[in-house]
Amino acid sequence: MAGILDFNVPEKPQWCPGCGDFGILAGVKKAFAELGLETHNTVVVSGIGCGGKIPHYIRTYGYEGLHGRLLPLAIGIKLANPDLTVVGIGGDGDGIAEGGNHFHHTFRYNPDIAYFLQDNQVYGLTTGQTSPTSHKGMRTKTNPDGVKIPEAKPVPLALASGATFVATTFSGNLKHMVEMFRLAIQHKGFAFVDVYQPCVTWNNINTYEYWSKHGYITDHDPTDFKKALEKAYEPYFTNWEKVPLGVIYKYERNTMEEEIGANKEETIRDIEEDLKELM
Ligand SMILES: Cc1ncc(C[n+]2csc(CCOP(=O)(O)OP(=O)(O)O)c2C)c(N)n1
Ligand code: SF4
Ligand SMILES: [Mg+2]
Repeated sequence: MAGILDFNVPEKPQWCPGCGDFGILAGVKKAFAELGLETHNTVVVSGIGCGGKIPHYIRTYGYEGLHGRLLPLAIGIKLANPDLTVVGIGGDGDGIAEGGNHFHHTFRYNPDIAYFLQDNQVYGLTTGQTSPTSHKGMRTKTNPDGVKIPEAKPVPLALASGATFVATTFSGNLKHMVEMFRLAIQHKGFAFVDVYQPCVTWNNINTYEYWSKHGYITDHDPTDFKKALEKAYEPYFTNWEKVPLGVIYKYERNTMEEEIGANKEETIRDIEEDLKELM
């Protein structure tokens, strides 16, 4: 069984000092260690962005894919070998803009993978443009007079799309974040965690102080769909005054692998046949 140090790599993360991605990296490694995951049968898949570098900083199998394409990649890996633990981690631009189409369909498919959204409400890597989750009124490079369009709503969107597990957390609260990551990985089906994450360079609104002030730990019954909807919309109805953190909704149904009968032996057989044909 791997301990937290087994997930370390010698490379130092190339993020700005104070970036919320450091907290997420620590949280992911801690959750992996607490769950007793092994480095050789765990895969971290990302897209493109500051946060997209995360597979390079964790000693498991990893894949940094194209911008917005981490979910189809993660699904492909899981279907090819359902024995693997597959965790997708990517930014708000990556997941909700470029990858928005995959986002809502993956809830419908319900593959047994976890997905953590590095939600810093901005395009970090490309130096501070508006992202779909930028709050209305926020001044960005592309909206110097303030964003005019209301922000996308990942959590309500997840619920409307048939999600079986949805949670929210804050990268500055390690204990809570690790608990949400653990529950998401343990969940049978597609588990989505919206992680509110400060970008200390390009977002001076949604800071550590901001999320500490507005976030509160919710203790509602996550199996109650109506209550979950109420909690999912609370940040938008209160103009981000009240942001529930915790498991918003949870239920179980068959996974994509179960529905289509995916199995490792068949994948290996297919690969062997393709190789024979090539030879
Ligand atoms: C198809 C495509 N479109 C645009 C880009 C340019 N691009 C690279 S990273 C990025 C934004 C990343 O923002 P986000 O996903 O929120 O991640 P962050 O950097 O904030 O962690 C964009 C637009 C790209 N690489 N590929
Ligand atoms: S630009 Fe923002 S998201 Fe990117 S590394 Fe710096 S603080 Fe983090
Ligand atoms: Mg971002």
